[in-house]
Amino acid sequence: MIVDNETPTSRSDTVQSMASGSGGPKQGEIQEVKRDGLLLAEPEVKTKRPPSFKVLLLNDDYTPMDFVTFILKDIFHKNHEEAVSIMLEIHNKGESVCGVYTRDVAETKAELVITIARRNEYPLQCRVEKA
Ligand code: TYC
Repeated sequence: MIVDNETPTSRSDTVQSMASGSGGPKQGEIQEVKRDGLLLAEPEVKTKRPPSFKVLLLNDDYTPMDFVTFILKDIFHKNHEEAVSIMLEIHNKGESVCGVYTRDVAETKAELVITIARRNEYPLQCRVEKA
């Protein structure tokens, strides 16, 4: 006997939304899926991680090393060793990533850095870019 495994009935899938009306299931609704004669329930909408954004600090000739180290500890929650290491990387290479966050958190941290730096009359620069 020849078995055709590629016919739709042998694989799956009768898909029907439990939602009434047209347009298919909405977010959060359960979709009915029939496979091999059994009713399965699978979530229709897959969750997606929000996009990530890097916050970078840039080197300059005037901002004190201790101030940048303080910023890395206070705003980016680095311990002392991490903060010094990132500060030196910025100093030596020109810039470094200080953290990766959702868009709003990244922008808020960048604004905080600039506000605190300007209050203390340092020219420290900060950049947010898509990770
Ligand atoms: N280059 C600065 C100095 O020698 C130190 C510094 C490090 C400045 C990191 C900014 O993001 C920076 N005082």
